[in-house]
Amino acid sequence: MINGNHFYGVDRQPTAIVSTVASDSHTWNLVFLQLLLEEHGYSVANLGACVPDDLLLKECRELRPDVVVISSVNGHGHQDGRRVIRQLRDCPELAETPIVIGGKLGIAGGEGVTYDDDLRDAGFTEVFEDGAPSRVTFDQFLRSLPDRAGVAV
Ligand code: B12
Repeated sequence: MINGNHFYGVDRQPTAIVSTVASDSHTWNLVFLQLLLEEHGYSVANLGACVPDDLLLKECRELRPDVVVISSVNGHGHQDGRRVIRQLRDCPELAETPIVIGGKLGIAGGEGVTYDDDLRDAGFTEVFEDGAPSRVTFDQFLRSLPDRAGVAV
């Protein structure tokens, strides 16, 4: 019987893809997110720096992760993110996957110009922009995912 993470009585470890976008060469943000997700019980595939759109797409289609966490800090994340989320959402198998983006998405530090509404309209489930208010914390978001509500960290 399939019951959330329990498949014939065996716990299934949830999976996450951590990635940045094609223009972004920063990596410690990705390491930080990988460790955080591992603390939340995820098995993480960290795709590293400067991930081309088609590679991210391929990995998401093959791995079918429970969540995709995209991070960008170089200031171009709002542009790269808008482009890549359209491609991800265009895949029927990724249409409902929780996909979030966060970090330093522009160059305004989250003040004045923010990208939350814009990027959610484009297809992201949630947006976590440094310095800007978000609807939920990242921790609350993770706990809201199917079968994750009761997971202690
Ligand atoms: C180290 C560094 C580099 C190194 C990166 C080496 C490496 N292997 O990662 C190098 C020298 C390569 C580099 C290059 C550049 N960098 Co740089 N870099 C930094 C620096 C000093 C530290 C970044 C870091 O490692 N932080 C540690 C990690 C753990 O934290 P973090 O990145 O801040 O991420 C946190 C949050 O953003 C958040 N977060 C991030 N993503 C997500 C996602 C989600 C879902 C959530 C919930 C949270 C979240 O959580 C993280 C932990 O708190 C920052 C300045 C700074 N002090 O932050 C500039 C900085 C990020 N760089 C900057 C810039 C402009 C560049 C360059 C364009 C410079 C240039 N002209 O060449 C290039 C970009 C190259 C490219 N193609 O991307 C700017 C970005 C400006 C902006 N966005 O407003 C910064 C902010 C410096 C500045 N103040 O101007 N950089």
